[in-house]
Amino acid sequence: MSELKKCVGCGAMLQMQDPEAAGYIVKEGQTLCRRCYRLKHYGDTAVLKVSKADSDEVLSRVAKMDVLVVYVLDLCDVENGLLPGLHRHLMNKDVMLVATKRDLLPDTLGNDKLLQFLRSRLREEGIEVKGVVVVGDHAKNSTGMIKDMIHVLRKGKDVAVVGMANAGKSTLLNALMPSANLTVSPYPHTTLDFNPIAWEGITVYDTPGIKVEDSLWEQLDPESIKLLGLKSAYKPRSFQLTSSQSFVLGGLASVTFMGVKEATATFYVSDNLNIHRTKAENLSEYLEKHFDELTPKVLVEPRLTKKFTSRFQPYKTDVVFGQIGWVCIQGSYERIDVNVPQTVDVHFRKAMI
Ligand SMILES: Nc1nc2c(ncn2[C@@H]2O[C@H](COP(=O)(O)OP(=O)(O)OP(=O)(O)O)[C@@H](O)[C@H]2O)c(=O)[nH]1
Ligand SMILES: [Mg+2]
Repeated sequence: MSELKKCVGCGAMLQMQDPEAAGYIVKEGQTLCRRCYRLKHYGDTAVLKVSKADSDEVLSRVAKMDVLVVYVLDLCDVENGLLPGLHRHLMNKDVMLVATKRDLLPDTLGNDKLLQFLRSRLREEGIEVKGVVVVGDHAKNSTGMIKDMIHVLRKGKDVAVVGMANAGKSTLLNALMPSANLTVSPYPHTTLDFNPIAWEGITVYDTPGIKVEDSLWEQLDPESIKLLGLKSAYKPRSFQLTSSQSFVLGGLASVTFMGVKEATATFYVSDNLNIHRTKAENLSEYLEKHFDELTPKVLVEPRLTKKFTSRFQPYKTDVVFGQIGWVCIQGSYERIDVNVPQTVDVHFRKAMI
């Protein structure tokens, strides 16, 4: 090939040598690699296996650039998205926050309350942002507002769009820049390398998603990701509790509310995730008998052997399972016990909704 070029969809260097590696094209002059073509046209998940970008390397490359950082945060995965030490990683660059997928949260959550929640979580994590925009519906109706904010905040600099894998970075850029043809998919790690796009006299970089190793989402196979991904807003499922109760979420997690007098547990997860309710004292027996047949499960070490505990909190509390969703508990109880696979983390927070 005469000159090294990048795939317009995923940013991988184009090459004609190795059909199994990133950036493979069949004919000279093609601008979209075979993997992107297959993802776009057939939703082919077999092509996802090429090696992914290293998250630390992504952050350190951005740190060396003279850019405004547009940090994309998936509202369905806020806890994994609020990266500890973000400013340190980014050498204190100015950060503008775009929170995506608003359309997946229930309408009953007002915008003011949502912004208040975001600002308070950002403060708690020590993340200072110069501006916040909340978008839904693939950012289609918010492009004017986002462009204006970028131009005010960038102070003559280029722009790098950064965030967790699957947060909606490439989707946002496709909406902002009609000339962009970035590959988007429901699976994490679609974008493989930095992808510079010329836009309104500056360069905007799409970047590979950052990986959170202990996120449930990262440990599922593509079919389960597709199954558990939301197509429309969460439809909350509520359970009234009058005694200690356990819930088993597919084969992914169990959550037990101990010492309950009266409480309501509301689950914000995909309709496709089965929620099995049982008395707390029957949980172990249930899992012993039925765990093998439960679906979905994480790929490696699926047994629910890691335990998280929280004491009663005098406010509505969410137990968050990353991008899978969360359960909100309100009422009178003594303790929350959560069991997940060894490699997975859960988070407790003041309720979002
Ligand atoms: N419902 C909804 N889905 C969205 C929105 N924005 C993005 N998505 C979906 O989120 C998934 C991931 O989007 P991408 O744009 O590929 O995410 P990314 O951050 O570029 O992901 P990587 O390249 O893997 O890091 C896709 O299925 C998008 O359709 C939104 O505002 N609403
Ligand atoms: Mg992308």
